[in-house]
Amino acid sequence: MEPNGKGPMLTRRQQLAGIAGGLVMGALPSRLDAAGDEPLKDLAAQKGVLFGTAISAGRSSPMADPGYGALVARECAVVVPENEMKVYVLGNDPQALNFGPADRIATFAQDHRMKLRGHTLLWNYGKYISPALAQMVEATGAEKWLRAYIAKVAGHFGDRIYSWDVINETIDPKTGEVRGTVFDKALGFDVFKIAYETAREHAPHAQRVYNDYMSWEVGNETHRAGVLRLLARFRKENVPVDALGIQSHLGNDGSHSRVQRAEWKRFLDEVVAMGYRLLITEFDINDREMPRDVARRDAQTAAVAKSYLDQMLAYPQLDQLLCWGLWDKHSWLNGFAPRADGLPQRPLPYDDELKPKPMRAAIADALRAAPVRKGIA
Ligand code: 9MR
Repeated sequence: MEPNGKGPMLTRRQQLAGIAGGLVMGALPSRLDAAGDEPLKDLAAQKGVLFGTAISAGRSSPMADPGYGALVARECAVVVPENEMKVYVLGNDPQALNFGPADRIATFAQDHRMKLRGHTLLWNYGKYISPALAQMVEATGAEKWLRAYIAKVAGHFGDRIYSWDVINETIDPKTGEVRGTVFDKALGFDVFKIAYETAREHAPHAQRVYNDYMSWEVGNETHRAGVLRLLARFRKENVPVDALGIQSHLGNDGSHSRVQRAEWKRFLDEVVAMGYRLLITEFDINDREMPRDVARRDAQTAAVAKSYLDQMLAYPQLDQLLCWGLWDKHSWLNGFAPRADGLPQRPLPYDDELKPKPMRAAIADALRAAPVRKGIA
């Protein structure tokens, strides 16, 4: 129930959207009421910001869990597939791609009148390029393969996608240089021209983003410098890139110190001075270094979230905020960075029972405090 005891705060349209999406209405009340607040998408929209989340098409999908589905529909104006548009799901052969899982997400978005982001046309990171893909790229020729693949994928979704992570994580954080994959070894800097120009040709209405995980944390200096050099070169060589996607997988290393914040500001200032827009694409908070006690842990997570979002939302160029999942239950962090004490991570705004956590309140507060901007919405 709502704190005021009045029951679910669903508008008629939200109820209809739930029914249209095949949701079981009986499952909604306690879960939705728990938010007890204006939907994050509405708070965001009042400031010209699109709020959303990554979702998957698998066992943790909002299509498989009606409660989660209702929550995503209530809170979000945009969704992005966590993995379903990656080459390892779509497949290596541009002439025979498997769009099934991504299409299910696109349909969910459409049924709930949410926008759809695309992630990602080229994850230029050797770890995510399988030997079979590398072989096919070499056999076909890197340029030919890349043009064909991006044409097919961008063309398939067309104007259903308003914003694409065209290239993801091409800078090596240790060296600040382009990583050295089967693509850039063959094509050099042309890999960027080819990818962004082909995306423009086949999805002309979509925003084109460069997405990476450089962050405000100590140890990210080389990564940030490398990304700045790449963005400068995009401008110099007229590569059609509109925005920097800042993934924002944060932790709790004290980086919200004054010095660190000032360095982060310098980075963001340089990015926007080059004319890029900004977006937060994969927000979550790794609580590995935080206390075992849930209340203390959640309070720390919320404090990091508020401090970070306040700084980010101060930029009128930032017009999208996407979390990497809305609830803790299936967060990638439990596999990637498990806690030493074996307790599950709590990196997202809702817990495993779909109850809002202090992080959800922190996001709402940051949105309420943010200045109005003319957003992409
Ligand atoms: O959350 C994603 C996880 O389920 C996948 O196993 C993994 C590899 O595909 O990718 C994760 O998402 C990553 C995103 O695509 C790019 N930025 C970092 C994210 C977390 O690793």
